[in-house]
This record gives sequence, structure tokens and C-alpha cells, in this order.
Amino acid sequence: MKKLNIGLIGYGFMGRAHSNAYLKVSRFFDLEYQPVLKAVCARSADKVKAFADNWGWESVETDWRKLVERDDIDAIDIGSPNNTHRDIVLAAAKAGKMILCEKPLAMNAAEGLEMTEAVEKAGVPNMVWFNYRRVPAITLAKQFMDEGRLGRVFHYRAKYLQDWTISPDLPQGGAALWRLDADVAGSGVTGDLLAHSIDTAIWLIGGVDKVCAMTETFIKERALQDDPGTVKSVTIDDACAFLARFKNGALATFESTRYARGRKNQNTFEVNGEFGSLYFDLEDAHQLQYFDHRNDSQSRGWRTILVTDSDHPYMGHWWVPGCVIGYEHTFINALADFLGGLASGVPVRPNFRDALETQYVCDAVLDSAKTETWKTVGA
Ligand code: SOE
Repeated sequence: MKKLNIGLIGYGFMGRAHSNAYLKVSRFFDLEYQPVLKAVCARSADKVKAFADNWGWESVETDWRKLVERDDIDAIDIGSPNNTHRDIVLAAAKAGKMILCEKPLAMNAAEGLEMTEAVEKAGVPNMVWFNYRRVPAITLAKQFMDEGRLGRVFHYRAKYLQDWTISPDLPQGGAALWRLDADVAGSGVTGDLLAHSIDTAIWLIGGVDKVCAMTETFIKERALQDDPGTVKSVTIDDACAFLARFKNGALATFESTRYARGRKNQNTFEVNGEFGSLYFDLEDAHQLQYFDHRNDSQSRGWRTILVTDSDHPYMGHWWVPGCVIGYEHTFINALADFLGGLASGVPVRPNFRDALETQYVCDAVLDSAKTETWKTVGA
């Protein structure tokens, strides 16, 4: 086995999800490369040390530039807030490191382009953690699309709903709540949630031609988490809905909000094609619903596929049929694909170029929302 020394930046939600993936991947997948939890980096020395001890990272850094310069690091993994991605990527690419970056790739497409060109120029392996592609049921949907089971696609309908920002007392900025601060996150639900939906849509259907969007910020002011006496305008989009036309002529609707009471992480899509339809809901992530119009008319109907058989995507690496896997496994599956790509020479997707395509759609959506007019998605 070849060792791959990882340097992780960030120890929040994604730092934990990625650490777990590094620890488990070699136990469930037979891989040529084995990740080594070499160093983790974050600004607070005490907190990063406690994180490293808990997850088994060998060493800590408090300055990401030092981590990027270390000779014993092969790959930089970016799990820190969105406004840090660009500088880290440019430095890591220059240092010749492989890069795994959390989504969304960047604050905007201009940054994303610069980052994509940097990794391509450096020729370093790169991946963006759009983990939902690695939900077995979504990968199965992709397989069905590639097999042509749906025929010509007419409609795509995506929703990504949560409810955790409804209270006006929730502050903005700082640990975990940087997603509410546009200076750190770039945007609200568009970059955070719809980026997932757009990535999945492009993967399943193809490129997006144009969009027409509306956004809303329901709570206009919030106190700062790190300075509770200061109240600042909220400039993220709390909700976003948009219409889209794919390049292949299919029509789509996308909707996202963090104000849908009772919806915790409801990421759904439906595809309607000539021969059939598909439906997926992340809150029932082990299932894919499939309607095949070519079945006989007496028995045809929506069927719910329990995606846990060993010949379903990824499931041969996990438990016996009927035993479901969960959220954390999507990161382990993604990492297995990244490591597998290093060994096979067939680079993993989505790479930075793919994530840039999503970023262009996000930019067009936010631009369109300003005037509620149609915008063509940039190159
Ligand atoms: C936001 O609440 C969030 O954590 C996103 O940042 C993740 O990308 C999504 O998968 C779950 O929700």
C-alpha cells in the first residue's frame, strides 16, 4: 500500500466528516493508496490539539501556509469556510499538492476559474466534495440515466429545504454560523444548498443554459455571534427559487430555503422522461423511486428500490442487503473514488472544472435574482 499524507484544514462539521472518511476508507475499500492523518490545521491551538487527539491526527498547525509548505504532506484537504478556499488552493497548487476542497468551490465563479486554472496548470489531482453524488441511490439514478432508461428528459424538479435559521435570535458569523455571513459564505442557500442540487442536476441531465431566479432574505438584521452587542444587516439569500432550461431542452425548477419548518435536510429531485421517471429524497436516502412506463399496463406503477444490494453502487463494500448506510458513508465513498482515481489514472469527478460549472450556475442565479430576469449561464 502506498501512503498518502493528508493535511486537513478546518475542524468543524466537514473536518469531522472528512477525518472519519480518512480513518475508515481503507477498512472498507481495497485500495492501492492509504491515507495517513498527518496534520490538521486551525487557528485555535487548544481546539485543534483536542480535535487531533480525538481523531488521531499526528500533528497540528495553526497557520495553513505552514501546512501547505510541509514536505511531508501530499494532499491538502480544505474544510474551512468558503472565503478561505481561494488562497489555500492557489498556494497548495503552487506547492504541487493534491487538493480536495469542500463545496462550494469558491465565493464566486471568478475565484473558481482562477482556482481551476491553478490546479490544471499545476497538474495536481483535485476533487470537490459534492458528497451526495456518492449516495448509492443517486449513483444508481445516474446509472439509469446513462443506460437510457428514461429516454428523452422533459423535466427536472429539485428541492433543498432546511429550517434551522427561522429564529430572529440566531446570530450571524463565527463558528458554524458563518454560513449566514455573506462575506464568509459568498451567498446563502444558493451556494450552500442549491450548489448540491445543481451539481446533481448537471451530473444527471447535463449543462444548464439559462436561469430565472428570485431570492429573499426574511430576517434583515442579526446580531454577530462573536460580538452580541453589534447588529448587522443580513445579506445572504435565505431562500431561492429558480427556473432553468438545460442545454438539451429539458425544463427545471429548483427551490431552496432554510425556512421550511420541519424540513431538516430534505434534498429531493424528480426526473420525468419519455419512458419513465425517477424520484429521490435524502431524508429516505436508501431508496430510489422508479416508474417505468414500458411495464405492462396492469402492473405498472411507482416502485421503491431499496438500494442496499451488493450489486448496487458502493453497497458491496458495506453491509449485507437490507442494512442501510448513512450520511458519513457518502464521504467515505467519495474518498474511495478519489484514491481509486489516483491508482487507475482516471481522475475522480467532480473535479474543480465540474464544480466551476456549478459555480457559474450559482452566479447566474444570484445575478438573475437581482432583476428577476433570465440570465444565460457563463462559460
Ligand atoms: C448546511 O446546513 C449544510 O451543512 C451544508 O453546508 C451541507 O453542504 C449540507 O450537505 C447539509 O447542510
